[in-house]
Amino acid sequence: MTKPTPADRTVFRTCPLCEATCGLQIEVRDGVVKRIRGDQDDVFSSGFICPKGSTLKQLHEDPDRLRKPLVRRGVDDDGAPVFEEVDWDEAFRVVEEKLSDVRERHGAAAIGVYLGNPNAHLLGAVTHTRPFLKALGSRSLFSASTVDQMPRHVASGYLYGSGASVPVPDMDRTDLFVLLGANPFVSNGSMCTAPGFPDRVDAVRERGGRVIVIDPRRTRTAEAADLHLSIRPGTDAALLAAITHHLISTDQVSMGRVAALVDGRSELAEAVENFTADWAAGVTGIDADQIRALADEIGAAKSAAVYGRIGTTTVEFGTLTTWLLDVIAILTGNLDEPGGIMFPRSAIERVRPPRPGRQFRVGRWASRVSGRPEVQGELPAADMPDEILVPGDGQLKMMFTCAGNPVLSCPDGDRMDEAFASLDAMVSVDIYLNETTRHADVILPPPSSLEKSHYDINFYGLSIRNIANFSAAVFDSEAMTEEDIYAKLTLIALSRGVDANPEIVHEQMARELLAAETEVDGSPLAARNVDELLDQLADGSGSVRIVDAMLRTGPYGDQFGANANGLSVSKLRENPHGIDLGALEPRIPDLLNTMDDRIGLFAGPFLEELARLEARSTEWAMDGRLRLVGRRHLRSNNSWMHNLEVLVRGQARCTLQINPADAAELGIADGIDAVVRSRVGQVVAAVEVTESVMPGVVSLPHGWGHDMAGAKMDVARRYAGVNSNVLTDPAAVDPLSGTAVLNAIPVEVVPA
Ligand SMILES: Nc1nc2c(c(=O)[nH]1)N[C@H]1C(S)=C(S)[C@@H](COP(=O)(O)OP(=O)(O)OC[C@H]3O[C@@H](n4cnc5c(=O)[nH]c(N)nc54)[C@H](O)[C@@H]3O)O[C@H]1N2
Ligand SMILES: Nc1nc2c(c(=O)[nH]1)N[C@H]1C(S)=C(S)[C@@H](COP(=O)(O)OP(=O)(O)OC[C@H]3O[C@@H](n4cnc5c(=O)[nH]c(N)nc54)[C@H](O)[C@@H]3O)O[C@H]1N2
Ligand code: SF4
Ligand SMILES: [Mo]
Repeated sequence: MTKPTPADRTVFRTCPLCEATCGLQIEVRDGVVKRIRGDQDDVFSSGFICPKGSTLKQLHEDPDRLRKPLVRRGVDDDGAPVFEEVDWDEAFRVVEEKLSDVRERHGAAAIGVYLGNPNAHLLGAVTHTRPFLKALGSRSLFSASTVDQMPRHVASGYLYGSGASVPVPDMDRTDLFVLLGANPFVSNGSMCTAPGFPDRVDAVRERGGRVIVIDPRRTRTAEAADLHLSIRPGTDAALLAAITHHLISTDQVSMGRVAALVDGRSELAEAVENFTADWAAGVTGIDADQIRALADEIGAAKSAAVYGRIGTTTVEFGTLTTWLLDVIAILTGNLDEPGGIMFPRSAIERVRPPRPGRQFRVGRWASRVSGRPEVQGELPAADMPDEILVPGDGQLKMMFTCAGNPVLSCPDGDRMDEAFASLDAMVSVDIYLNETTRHADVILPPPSSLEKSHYDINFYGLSIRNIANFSAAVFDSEAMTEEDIYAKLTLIALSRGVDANPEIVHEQMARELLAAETEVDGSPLAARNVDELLDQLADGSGSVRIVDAMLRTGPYGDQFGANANGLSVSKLRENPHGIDLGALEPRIPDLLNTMDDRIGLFAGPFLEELARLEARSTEWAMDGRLRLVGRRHLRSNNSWMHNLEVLVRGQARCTLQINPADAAELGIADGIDAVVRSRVGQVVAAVEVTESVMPGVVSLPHGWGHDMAGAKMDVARRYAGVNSNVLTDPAAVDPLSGTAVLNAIPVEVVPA
């Protein structure tokens, strides 16, 4: 399958597994990967690598990884699905049959799509899922964003006019780094691309700065910090509102350069009047003096980067919390300033003359059953079971799942599973037959990461330095890559027939992109001939040519000759360790795309949300229930790398962590099994008694539960664990973004 040409070589490529974009040095001997280590010369990661990076080899070689499409042919005597390996043509024929059948009987509105996390990392998916979605014409798009970072986009949309304007902590230059609900020593960072994140945190302290971690668990990141504050899950908004209150009431507001652009300051002072440190202490469990001291430290620091992640977004007040993070940056002069939070300028960003601003809007349509609003073109992933199972006009009868495992990753796991099992038709683009794809009629498997070219279109837009790095595929493959699969699916959805050539889609996309550039007044490409530009694009697959077009017309691009030293794929091919385009630079006011080119603190429904916070917080402080939070492990990646023995062997990881005080009170000992119950489900997990979780909190990692009939992941099955999302309540979402509440779930725990 793989062509060993030449058989012995050393290649460099970016790891596509998480957001850190580490450079890898890959030794190929006799056509097989001998060894993978960190690329010491990578301009961004300088040799840093985590234990997952080297397992691209094991992933490539995993016998359970699908090499050929599968088509479902009924069930066996035990009710498990039976799949047959087929060639690509046959697989696409079945897709076409199913799609036209569902369209005929139920219309286009009966077809939905779920895009999972790896889509953000896979070049062919980033470029080519878009035309496919357009061709399907469905409003039922779901993705991992609503079990993850959607609050960040919504807060940015209201504040800066675009959900894509995401500020990142400028950690390499900051004097004070405060992390809430993030454990980058394990996750390696998220919505903030910074390879070697742990080293960068250590460096803050080495140069005399301070690091503070706010987390209900004493994480590895907390251990490496100057100060760890344990916080009751779900209450960060209360803490941040109190910090805002304190900064204002003690005259520590100093907005600096952006001051003249910010509206709503006096409303803010009024809106946070009741959120005193004493009030927040009762909600968060953090001492009032400690809260005031933290606020004073943020107010006094020469620069401060206050950064929140999963623990602050997948909670009931996720968007409010994210907004408060930016409000604090604005008040303290840390927005868009070195050492504060800043906006990257990615090399593929579209350079456009100023556009008329627009009001950020959600709710252009709504979920059929829950009525929850559309956000960024998506509906909440938590709504999928209802949308599939509840009869009525617009009920989903067919789903495409693309690099996603919602049965394990999304709320109400048992009902999610039931929903996917009930569909008339399902197609999955995935490399495994797993808990979700076992329900599919057709599984279309792209090749392994080593057989695909790579450029981090998304993550260089979230990066703490401006970087460009392109990786060619290490091996050739006969399998269809993501871009070819989605191009083919696009043509099928457009009723162009199964035999249509995916090149049609690739060329059309490149042409449209370049044509748009030639139409921009004052662009170096204005009035250039599109065919001539197309001819000059790099050789390579459809996605590589699109990346080339984007790079060349981007802010650092060669503009097809107009800027001789500028970027292109060929320039990046000559620089296999990447090109560093420098530290982040201030971008406001140019970046703003609001109606009035200003930052309105209350451009979104944040006044109402603050009032709701005040009302809800009293309930929390009173109810005294245990709260469930998640956790990640360095050797794991959501639900899907558990089939690699090198990563999963050793001590069982899917344990329920509980504080000794709670364990004693509940009569639960280390090592026994306990039942964990929420409003919607229950699981039985082995107990791990540990001081690392604060009293009142229990923790279970997500992405486990690999014992389902019909999945073909033999290693994962031996380390099955339990699906923590069986406990996740689909009724609980952050109302502003539709993001599921995955942390701070009220639960009961009893000995099994
Ligand atoms: N309780 C709880 N739940 C959570 C979270 C949590 O913290 N707590 N975290 C949430 C977060 S942040 C996220 S992002 C989601 C993730 O949610 P999902 O994206 O739904 O789940 P993953 O486990 O990332 O599944 C990835 C899928 O992609 C497939 N895959 C891997 N590589 C490739 C490839 O190269 N091509 C293709 N086509 N497929 C591939 C895998 O086989 C797998 O089926 O989970 C969320 N769920
Ligand atoms: N090794 C590994 N790396 C990964 C992943 C993985 O599964 N494994 N997944 C990748 C993905 S998709 C993502 S999105 C990122 C996520 O990256 P991170 O956000 O850094 O993820 P976590 O390690 O889950 O850290 C979240 C922390 O929030 C804490 N927490 C929970 N609830 C609350 C709360 O209410 N308040 C506060 N302050 N803290 C809370 C948890 O205890 C936990 O320590 O990681 C990415 N990197
Ligand atoms: S930290 Fe992320 S990008 Fe770096 S090697 Fe590990 S998985 Fe790959
Ligand atoms: Mo994520």
